[in-house]
Amino acid sequence: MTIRIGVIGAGTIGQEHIRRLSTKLSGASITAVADPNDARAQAIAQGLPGCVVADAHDLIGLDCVDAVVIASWAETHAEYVLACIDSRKPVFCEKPLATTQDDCTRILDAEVNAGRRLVQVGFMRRYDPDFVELRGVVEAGDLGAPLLMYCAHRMGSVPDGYTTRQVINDAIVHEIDTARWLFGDEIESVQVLPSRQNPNSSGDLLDPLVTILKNNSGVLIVVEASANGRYGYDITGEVVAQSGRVSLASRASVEIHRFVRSERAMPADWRIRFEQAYDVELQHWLYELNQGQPLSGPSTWDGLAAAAVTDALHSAVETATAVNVSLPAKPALYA
Ligand code: ISE
Repeated sequence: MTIRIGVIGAGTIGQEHIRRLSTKLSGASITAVADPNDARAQAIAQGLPGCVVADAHDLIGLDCVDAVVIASWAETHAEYVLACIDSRKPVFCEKPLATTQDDCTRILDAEVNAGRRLVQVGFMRRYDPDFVELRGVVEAGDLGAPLLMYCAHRMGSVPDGYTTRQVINDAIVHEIDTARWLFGDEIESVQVLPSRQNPNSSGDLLDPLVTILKNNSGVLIVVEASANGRYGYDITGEVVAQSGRVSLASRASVEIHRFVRSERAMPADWRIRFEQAYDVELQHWLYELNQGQPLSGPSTWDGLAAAAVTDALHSAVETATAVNVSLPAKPALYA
C-alpha cells in the first residue's frame, strides 16, 4: 500500500522531506504541496506526478491525502496539527511540535479526545546511529549511573535576524529531547548562562548560549548552543558516568593529508549530518502507517515535555535564575 502524503511547507526541510519521500523511501507518494510561496509550490508539484498545489487547510481535507507532513514555520505547527487531528489524518510534524506548552496542551487534549495516536514529532536524533549507540551504552549500565552530560550544538551560521528564541525552540529542543530519551527521565529545572558574545553574531541573539538542564534523577545536562561558529556543523555529546564516560563518535567523513597537514572533513549543516536519521524516522513512520500499526515514534507528549522545557528556558533568559519545569500528568495514551 502507498501512503499518499500532503506536505505543508516547501522550505529547506520541506524540500528535503519531499525529496526523500518521493525518491528514496518506500511506501509513499507526494500528492499535494502547500506553501505561502505559490510559485515555489507549483514548481515542486510539477516535478511530482499527480501532485497538486493547495492551501494548507484545504490540503489536509483532500481525498488524495492520507497523511500529512508539516514542515512549515514552527509558529504555524499547532494550527495545522490540530486541523489534522480534527480530520483524523496521521501527521508527522517537524520539531518543535509547537512553540509553547499551552499550544502543545491543546494538541494533546485533541489527540486524547480522538482516542488514538495520530501525531509523530520530528525528533530525528532518536534514529541517528551514533545517538542510538550512545544510548545503548548508557542503557547497558556497564559504566554505572549516569551523572553528567555535556552537549554542543554548534551551527556554522544562521540567517540574519535569527533570535535567541529560535536557538531555544529550533536547536536546543533537540538536546532537550535527547536528554529525555537517553535517560528516560523528565527535566526538572533549567538555567541559562550567556557567555562572551561571538562578534559574528548581532541583534537579539545570545551566542554562544549555555543552558543547564537538571533531570529528576539529578543528572545535569550542559548544553552549549553556538550559532555562528563559521567552521562547520558540530554536534557533540558526552555522558560522564559512575565508572567511565561515553561520547558520540566524531562524524568526520574523510581525512585529507597534504602540505604536511592532515584535515578531517566535517558536515556543513544539519541536512548532511542527519540525512540517515531523517530517512529512518520517516521510513519508520511510513511503515507503521502502511501496516496499520500504532505509532511508536516521538509523540505529542514528547513534544509537550520539550515545550515545557523551552518555555522554562525563555523565562530563564529573562530572569537569569533557575526555573522549574512543570508538567501535567501523562495521559494513558502515551504510557
Ligand atoms: C534545524 O531545523 C534542525 O532541526 C537542526 O537539527 C538544528 O541544528 C538547526 O538549528 C535547526 O534550524
